[in-house]
Amino acid sequence: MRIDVLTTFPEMFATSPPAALGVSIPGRAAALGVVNVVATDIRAYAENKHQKTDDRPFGGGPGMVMMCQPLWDAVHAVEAMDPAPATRVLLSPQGERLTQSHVEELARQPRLLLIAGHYEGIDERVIESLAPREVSIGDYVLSGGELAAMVLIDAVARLLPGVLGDEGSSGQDSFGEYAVPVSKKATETRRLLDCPHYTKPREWMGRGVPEVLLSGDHGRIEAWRLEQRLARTRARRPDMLPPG
Ligand code: 9D3
Repeated sequence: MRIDVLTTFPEMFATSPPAALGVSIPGRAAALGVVNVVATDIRAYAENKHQKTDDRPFGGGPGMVMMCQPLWDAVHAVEAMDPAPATRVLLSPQGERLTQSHVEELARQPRLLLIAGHYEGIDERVIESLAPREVSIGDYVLSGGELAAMVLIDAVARLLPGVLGDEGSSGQDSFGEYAVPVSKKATETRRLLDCPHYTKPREWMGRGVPEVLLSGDHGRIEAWRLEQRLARTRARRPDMLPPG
């Protein structure tokens, strides 16, 4: 999967160690060639002589606004670099909250084009004309969309075929997943929080390990783990469970 990123900080998207996208699972995805992250500087498409990408907001106020022309031209230039159609995603505090269902859908696309920025906002006319999907990673204020884009790339990369070993640790086929209807047509896959984990030594600072995990009884162990997942989800994330 080719993932283009339009940004004024392309150096943030390096895919060799020690960069965030160059190590661990996204690093392996890049090294395998399963994902190809191509970061492009929006500034390179600014037609004004100072390569300016932003200007002061009409109506006044703080901060700068990304101009239409550099972003519009950058999107079309980058899209023309590869014949695969790109799903456009704008990282924005106004976007729909990113969920694992969105990540799974994005991982099925042939190509992604992510737009990230460090500015107060983007001229609304270019957003309307590009009609990207708008995605937020949560209700807190970041300095820009780049780290949000990296979160999205990490979450997508680990789902691409061949990236994880067949340890099944992507949770795709683990127990404790169920579909809830969210509309007449769509269902959403709900997950449970994880159970506690333990490894050697069997006793550490006076603390033991739950006896069931040492029993060798795989039926009892799986039942205990499911019970722990349900109890933790009920206590910590009741919003993830059906009401009642
Ligand atoms: C304090 C400035 N805000 C005024 C209401 C607007 C604002 C503009 C740009 C706030 C943050 C940003 C930069 N953030 C993103 O581009 C961003 C983001 C985020 O801040 N939180 C969660 N997800 C995302 S996706 C992109």
